[in-house]
Amino acid sequence: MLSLVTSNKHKYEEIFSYLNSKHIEIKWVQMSYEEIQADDNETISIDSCKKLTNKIRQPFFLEDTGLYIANLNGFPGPYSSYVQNTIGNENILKMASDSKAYFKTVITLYWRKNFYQFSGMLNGKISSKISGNLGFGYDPIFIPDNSNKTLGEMTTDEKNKISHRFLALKKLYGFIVENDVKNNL
Ligand code: ITT
Repeated sequence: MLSLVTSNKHKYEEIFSYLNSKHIEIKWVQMSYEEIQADDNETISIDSCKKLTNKIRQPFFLEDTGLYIANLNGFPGPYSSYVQNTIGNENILKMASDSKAYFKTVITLYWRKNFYQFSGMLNGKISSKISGNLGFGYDPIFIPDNSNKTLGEMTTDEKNKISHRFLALKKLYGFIVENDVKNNL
C-alpha cells in the first residue's frame, strides 16, 4: 500500500476521498516533519521527501501547498503554514481583500528509489470576508475563479472537483495507472 505522510487530517481526508474513488488504497502516516525555507513548493516538497526516506520504509508521498497572493507579491507562498499559524485569515483580509491569488500543491512520490513530482494550481481571489466553516486553512477566504462561494463553503466533493490538490492528485493517479504502481509496491 502507498503511504501518505502528513500531519494534516483535512489533507488526508481530501486525498483519501479522491484516491478511494479510484480504488487506490493509502495508509496515513500521521506525523509532522521539518520543512526547509525555499522560494518554491517543488524544492520544499522534494527536500522533505528525501529527508524521510530513511524513516519510512514503504513507498510514500507527501505534498506541500502554498497560497500566493498577487497584491502581496506572492506572499505567503512557501511561508503559508507559518502565516496561517501566526497572523491568520483576519489579517490576510486586512492586507489583501479582493486581490487575485492562487493555490499551488506539489506532491512528491518516492517509489522504487526515485522521486516524482506532480503539481496543481487553482486561480481565484481573496474574499472580502470570512465565509464558510468547511475545509481548512485559507479555504474560508479564497474564492476560486468561476465560483460565487469560498472553498470554505464547499464540501470535500465540491472542492475535489476543482482544487489544486485534486489537479495534482489526478496526475499522481495517471502515473500510478501508467506504471502499474499498485502491483509494484
Ligand atoms: P503537512 O506539512 O504535515 O502536510 P501542513 O498543514 O503544514 O501539513 P502545508 O505546509 O502544505 O501543510 O500547508 C501550508 C498552509 O496552507 C497550512 O497553513 C494549511 O492550512 C494551508 N493549506 C494547505 N492546503 C490548503 C487548502 O487546500 N486550502 C486552504 N488552506 C490550505
